[in-house]
Amino acid sequence: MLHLYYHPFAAFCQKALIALYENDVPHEKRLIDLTDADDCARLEALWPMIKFPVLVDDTRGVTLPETSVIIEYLQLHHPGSTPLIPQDADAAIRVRLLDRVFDNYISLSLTKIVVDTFRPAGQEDAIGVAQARETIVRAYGFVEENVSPGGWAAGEAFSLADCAAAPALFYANTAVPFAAFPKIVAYYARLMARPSVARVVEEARPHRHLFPLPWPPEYD
Ligand SMILES: N[C@@H](CCC(=O)N[C@@H](CS)C(=O)NCC(=O)O)C(=O)O
Repeated sequence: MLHLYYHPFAAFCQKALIALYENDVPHEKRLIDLTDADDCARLEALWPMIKFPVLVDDTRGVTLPETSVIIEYLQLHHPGSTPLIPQDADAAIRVRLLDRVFDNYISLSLTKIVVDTFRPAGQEDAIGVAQARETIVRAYGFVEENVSPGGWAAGEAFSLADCAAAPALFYANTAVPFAAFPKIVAYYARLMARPSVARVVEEARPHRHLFPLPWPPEYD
C-alpha cells in the first residue's frame, strides 16, 4: 500500500496528488498539520528536511520525499494510462526541464513572496521579494515560449511537467498575474479543466483561508 503524507492546500502535495489521480493509483492519505508538533515530528522522522509530501510504499519498504522523485517512482512501479515520463529519452529530458522551471523558479519564488508576508513588521525582505517576482516573470516568459499550443507544458502529452505546472501557476498567479502571457492563459485553462487538477483544486478549497494574499475573483 502507498501512503502519502501531505496537506491538501500545499502546492507540492498537490503536484504529487495530480500524479496519483492521473493514474488512479491506490493510496492512503495521511494528513500533516505543520502547526501540530506531533505531526511535525512524524514528518521529520520520514524526511529530516520537514517538507512534504512524503510517499511511503510499505510493500517495497521505500520512503521517498521530493515530488519529482516521487513521480518518477510512481511511473516506474505504479504506472497507468497516463505515462508521466515519456519513454523517449530526449522527450523525457524536456519534461524534466519544464518540471524544474515550475518548481524552482515559479513555486519556490512564490513561496518566498508568501513567507515574507508572515515576517514581523520591519523584518520583511523587500529586495528578496522583488527578485522573486522578477524570477517568476522570467519563468513565465520561458513557459510562454515553450508550452505546446493546444497541448501541454512539454509537448503533446500530459506529463510530470504538468503536475508541477498546475499548482505552481494557480498560486503564483495570485501574486504575479500571468494575464499578459496568452499561451499560458490558454494552457492554464486546459490544466484547470483536467479532472485530476480540478479535483486537487476542489480538495484544497476549504483551506483557502490559510493563504495570506487575496484570491483573484475568477478563482471563486
Ligand atoms: N522540493 C520539494 C519541495 C517540498 C516543499 O517545499 N513543500 C512545502 C509545502 S508546498 C513544505 O513542506 N513546506 C513546509 C515548510 O517549509 O515548513 C518537493 O518537490 O517535494
